[in-house]
Amino acid sequence: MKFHQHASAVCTLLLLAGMTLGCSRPAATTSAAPAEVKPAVATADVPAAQPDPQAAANLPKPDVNGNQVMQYVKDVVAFGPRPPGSPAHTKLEDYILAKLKGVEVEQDKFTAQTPVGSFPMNNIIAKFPGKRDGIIVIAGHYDTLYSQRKNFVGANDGGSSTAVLLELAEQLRGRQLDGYSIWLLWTDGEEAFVKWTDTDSVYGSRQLAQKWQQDGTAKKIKAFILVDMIGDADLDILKDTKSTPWLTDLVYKAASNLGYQSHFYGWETAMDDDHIPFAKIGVPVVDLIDFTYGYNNVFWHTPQDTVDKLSPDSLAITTDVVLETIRLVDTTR
Ligand code: 1BN
Ligand code: ZN
Repeated sequence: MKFHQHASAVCTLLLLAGMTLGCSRPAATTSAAPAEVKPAVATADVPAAQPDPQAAANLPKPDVNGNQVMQYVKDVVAFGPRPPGSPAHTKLEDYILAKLKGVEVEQDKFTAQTPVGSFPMNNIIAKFPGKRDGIIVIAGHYDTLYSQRKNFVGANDGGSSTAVLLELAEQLRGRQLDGYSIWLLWTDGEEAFVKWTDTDSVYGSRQLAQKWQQDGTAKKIKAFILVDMIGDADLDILKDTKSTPWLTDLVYKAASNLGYQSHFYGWETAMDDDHIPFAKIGVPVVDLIDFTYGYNNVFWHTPQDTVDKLSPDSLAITTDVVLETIRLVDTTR
């Protein structure tokens, strides 16, 4: 039995005993009192109004609807395999851009030289301005594996990250952020074309890290939070030893604040992914990735990476933990 399954069993027992320890997704709270109840003086059992730190920063509450995020995954997967240069990749770019109508968007188009030829690529960045000087980047890749370009739809690997970012865009749309600016980044060309090496992988991130180092953007980035393969119904986000320690700890604090810590850091390993080019230029980074996708990771990079392996709860948990991490960066850095 995995640790978090064991933890949920313990939680169930405690809940049966009448204790609420936040082991499952907490229900949304309501604060409205019945209209006819108007006590003249505060009584001991009426809790005093608490300041709402989420509202103070004008951030969305970490209480997203996982079914909505799952719908984005289904929409994305319906385009079919989405390797760079494919018609489905172009359709997905158009879909993302259509969802971002009314938001400030930058497209970073370039041509990548790969071991199997040159391919057009495009990093898409949605910008939500904040009052503080500094940027928090939330990133995830939207391309799928070139070597599996016939029958690999990447529901988890490519689909889940795209969907979480689309949900964050919807949550942030129209808000006047009091904290740092938030930039959502859909990276292209994360996957290797032949074999993962320093030069055959993370094409979009390498291109953008270089650009942001040259134009001075990199210095303004307070945190770079990467999500990858975070839809697995059995959510088990590993502790990546290549991520920045203080930001890794902050994610765990965010998960703990929401009662989701049993899904985090059950095991640790050193991950290569889109965060590495940014880490190399001194940006604080963290990679949220579940690399136990099926027993022994059997669904990873196979045609079995389909939506039936994902759950709305896992997508919601990751999105909520990202929102809470943003709040903690805003309030502590
Ligand atoms: C994640 C999803 N990755 C690729 N698809 C990154 C990765 C790189 C995973 C090397 C394992 C080894
Ligand atoms: Zn992959």
